[in-house]
Amino acid sequence: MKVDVLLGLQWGDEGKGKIVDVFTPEYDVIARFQGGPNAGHTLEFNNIKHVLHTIPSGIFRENKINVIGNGVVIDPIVFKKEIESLSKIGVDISKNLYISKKAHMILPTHKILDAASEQKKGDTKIGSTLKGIGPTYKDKIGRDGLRVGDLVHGFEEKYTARINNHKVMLSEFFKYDYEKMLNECEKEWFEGVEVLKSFQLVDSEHMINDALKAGKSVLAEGAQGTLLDIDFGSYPFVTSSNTICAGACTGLGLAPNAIGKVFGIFKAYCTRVGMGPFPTELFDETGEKLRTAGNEFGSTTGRPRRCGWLDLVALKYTCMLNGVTELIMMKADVLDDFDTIKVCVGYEIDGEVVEHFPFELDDNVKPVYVELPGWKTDLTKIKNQNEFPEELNNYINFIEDEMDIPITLASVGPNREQTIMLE
Ligand code: 2SA
Ligand code: MG
Repeated sequence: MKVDVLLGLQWGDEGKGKIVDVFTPEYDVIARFQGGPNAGHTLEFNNIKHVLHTIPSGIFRENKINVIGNGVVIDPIVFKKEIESLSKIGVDISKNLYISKKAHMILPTHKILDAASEQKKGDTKIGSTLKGIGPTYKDKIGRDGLRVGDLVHGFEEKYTARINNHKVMLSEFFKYDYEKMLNECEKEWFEGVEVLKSFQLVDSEHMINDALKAGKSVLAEGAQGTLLDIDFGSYPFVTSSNTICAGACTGLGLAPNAIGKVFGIFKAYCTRVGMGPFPTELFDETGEKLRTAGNEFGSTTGRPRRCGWLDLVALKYTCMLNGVTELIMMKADVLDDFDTIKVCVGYEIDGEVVEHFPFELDDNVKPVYVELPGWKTDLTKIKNQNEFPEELNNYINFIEDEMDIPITLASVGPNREQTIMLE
């Protein structure tokens, strides 16, 4: 058996959580491979909205194994809150959630360092989610991290050493007043650790590879999006992990030839939160219309998302990096009320039109658009592709032709049922 990977092709918030939830009946194991509580995977069913941050989106289906892989960073405080809100709605997580011993933990001071670093950067800040992601991955790569498995291996000593280092950085380098913040969250952090310890801490690379050998199917669930990848995103305005398909190999302990299908999720338009370049961003009422119609506000931080037209230059780049085999188009219904819809098919840079994704996405990059007719139809009630308006089929065909990859699913609303299979 192979591992299928599902990931975002834009700047995150493509709707991965919903599609993982739709796909889970077909898989035995669902695994997260990177990111941490900066993710906000929203699932909606029975008219209730659920947001997951660290826990895989397979958790709502019975008898599925959910794995938090070694590539994920875990904040025990957020983890505990997630567990509590799942218990409240009667989701039994005790038996089907496994956590890699090699996953790194976000310490209370990592979060403070995130805030201190953003403050120090001032105008050049990243616009991070302030969840401690950057500092935690920095310590991981710098070989100073603390892993979940360390909780039962000389934990106190390691914890104190790390925290003391961070305190020195905060007071001497950042000149940041951390005492109050630290006092406020340290107790909660240790309570979270107790919850974390009550779960099954495993060598998840063995678990997943054994599952494959035993004929089980595995879905790897990406977080954020390819344009936020640490290597290929718009650096430095990126997150601190590899969000691309290769991240599933390092974040779960998979060999590259263990990867099967790659589902690439994109929104029918684009959004971005945080700072950094966004060639097709709209600053006018059209952008506002997309934000309102799409309810484009961060599910973790509530920040308004920047909105713009679909960018096929970027999408081709991200499909290439991931080896996407099937495209999934989300939030088509958000475009229901537009007379015409623009799609970026090239970038004009210094008078020349290019179709490759450039090293620097600065103000010199001007999107070149094709304008397609809108469908002016309420898609949210549609149950089948044969009810699609012609203009929507045109929009889908146009993207497929440009990308040379089939779009196999289109989402026309937040609910599980509003997911249409395409022929
Ligand atoms: P970080 O916190 O260090 O990973 O931030 C670095 C950049 O990555 C962006 N980023 C995200 N962009 C979109 N969605 C994300 N998740 C949440 C959501 C965001 C939210 O699902 O809505 O609630 O605001 C996410 N996580 C990180 C971030 O904006 C920085 O540009
Ligand atoms: Mg999200």
